[in-house]
Amino acid sequence: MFRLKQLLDSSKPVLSAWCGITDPHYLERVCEFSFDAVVLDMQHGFFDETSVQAGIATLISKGKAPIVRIPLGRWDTASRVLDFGALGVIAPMINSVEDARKLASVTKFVPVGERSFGPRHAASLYGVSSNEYLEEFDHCSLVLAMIETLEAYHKIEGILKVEGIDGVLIGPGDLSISVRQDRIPDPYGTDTIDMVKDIINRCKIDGKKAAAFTIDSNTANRLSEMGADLISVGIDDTYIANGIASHISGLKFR
Ligand code: 3PY
Ligand code: MG
Repeated sequence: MFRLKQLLDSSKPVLSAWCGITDPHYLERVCEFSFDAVVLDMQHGFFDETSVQAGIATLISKGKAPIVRIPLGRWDTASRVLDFGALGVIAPMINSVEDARKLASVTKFVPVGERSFGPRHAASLYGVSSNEYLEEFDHCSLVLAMIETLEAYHKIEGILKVEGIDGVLIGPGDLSISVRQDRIPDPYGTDTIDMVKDIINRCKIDGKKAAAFTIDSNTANRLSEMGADLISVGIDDTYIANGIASHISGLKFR
């Protein structure tokens, strides 16, 4: 029924796409590739409540696990996207144990959290009863706290111990900005790569999932070697740009 946790328990990393463009046809085309999951980005992408609801339904109909990155600090949205059928929630800039506790409280049902009762739409998307959804869902969902500041890195031990936080997602751009105090990011650069390895190792020690974002396959392979459990590769810009480049690079008349 809810495949995401099963996928995460397999020996290979879960592969995810990362989309901010809301067009349904575009999403359907992304689903034709061998991604296990697709992240719909409400923080920096164009998804709003209406389009994210439609996007989640599209992903479920195509057999892809829907994961949503919510906007900064939007705890209400965290619960709503789960009600819309998301299997995973990514919350940006979780910088403290308090932030992590709040995230867990709005995404997990009692006794771990306080997610409000409203399962009917999600249950029907997965073809299960409301009671089955309520009984099973928290064992299958993935609540990821983004570690993307130096502050968060220093608090990671406490963040990982919060019940209901299933793991972390490393934001390599913001992490490098925070560490280097330079607004031009250096994802997975020399100043942060050891921190990335340390974050992944700490997740292993605590039995939590380590997820990471990248735009290129070389870095995705490195993340796999480091032990990341979920790897998101590419964004709309690279999907489109690489597609167009493949069409025009071989032209002889330009
Ligand atoms: C980051 O690199 O900061 C991210 O949030 C990835 O989307
Ligand atoms: Mg970020």
